[in-house]
Amino acid sequence: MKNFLLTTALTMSLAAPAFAAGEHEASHGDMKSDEHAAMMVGMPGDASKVDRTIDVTLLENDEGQMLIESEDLNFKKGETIRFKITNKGELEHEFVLDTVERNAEHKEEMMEMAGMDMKHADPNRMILDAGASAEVVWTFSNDGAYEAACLIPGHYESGMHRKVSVGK
Ligand SMILES: [Cu+2]
Repeated sequence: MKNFLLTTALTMSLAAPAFAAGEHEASHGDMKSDEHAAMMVGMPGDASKVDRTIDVTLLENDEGQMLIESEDLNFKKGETIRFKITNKGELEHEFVLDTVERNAEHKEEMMEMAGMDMKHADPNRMILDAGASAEVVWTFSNDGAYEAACLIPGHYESGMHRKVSVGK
């Protein structure tokens, strides 16, 4: 199994979740006033105004697929969702919310940068080591068709993308 050699190194990092910032209020203060702060897909939400919680599992299966498992990702404009994300796989994964177009662009960038450390944290992007969990509170401020994905090279093609629809 190709993933076997990676498992040992990843297991060693389990004690320190790669991304815990989303779990406390301080992360809101880290928002930069760049293009990422307010996006079509929405913006970081107020943890005291969560409408619903959605559990998300990131994993690989025995058939060689990589998956983002959750209930259907159908929301209403203005809804604030707490995503509780757990990486149950043996590899690092991420959970990105964005438009299909921007995910495609970002995926290309990730391919070009393969091998470099791309762990910059955008507010719409959670990176999770194997075994790690994280939360993101997100407000969907615009209706439309969006996407949840993992853009680590090869993962999207292996199945790590889900439709997100935000109704009016
Ligand atoms: Cu992945």
